[in-house]
Amino acid sequence: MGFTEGQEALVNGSWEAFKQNIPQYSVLFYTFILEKAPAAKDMFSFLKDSAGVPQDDPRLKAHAEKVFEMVRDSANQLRAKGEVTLTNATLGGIHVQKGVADPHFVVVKEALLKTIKEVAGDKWSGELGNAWEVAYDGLATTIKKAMS
Ligand code: HEM
Ligand code: ISQ
Repeated sequence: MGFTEGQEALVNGSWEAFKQNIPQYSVLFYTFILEKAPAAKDMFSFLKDSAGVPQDDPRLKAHAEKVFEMVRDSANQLRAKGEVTLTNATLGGIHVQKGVADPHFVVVKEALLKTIKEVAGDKWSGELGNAWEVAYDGLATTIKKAMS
């Protein structure tokens, strides 16, 4: 069975909750990434010159929001047509150029799922986490293809 309407609704609902507090959740997202992969700090132009994760950097917020927005869009695409296509043709090249490799995608996935757990609070469920995971995996597979 493909991505269901219920899964899409779970992702869309927690995306709305994420948007309610982007400053807090984007810092949390980067913090989870750097806990698992400290060296990733130097990959991001807006992280490499600061100690720790900057608490109020508009670039940081915009990038984190973009990633969550794309995973949300991936869920909508999976539900609508069963596959994920990229609208941004430069995305593969950017990630190759920054030195992104397969294990990084796992780190970002785990950080995203931990962030969603915080976002959802007592509304979190295994189904909710799974819906985000499937949407992320669909998007990550598409980006990795564009990288090869
Ligand atoms: C750049 C999305 C995975 C590291 C970008 C950009 C987008 C994007 C849209 C270019 C514009 C922007 O930053 O807003 C995504 C999505 C991912 C993903 C949707 C997973 C589904 C990763 C992974 C890494 C990574 C796994 C490595 C930890 C970077 C870096 C840049 C970048 C270093 C350049 C940022 C800068 O300007 O300094 N990504 N990305 N991305 N991505 Fe990703
Ligand atoms: C991956 N690519 C671009 C931006 C990002 C922001 C936060 C975490 C991962 C990211």
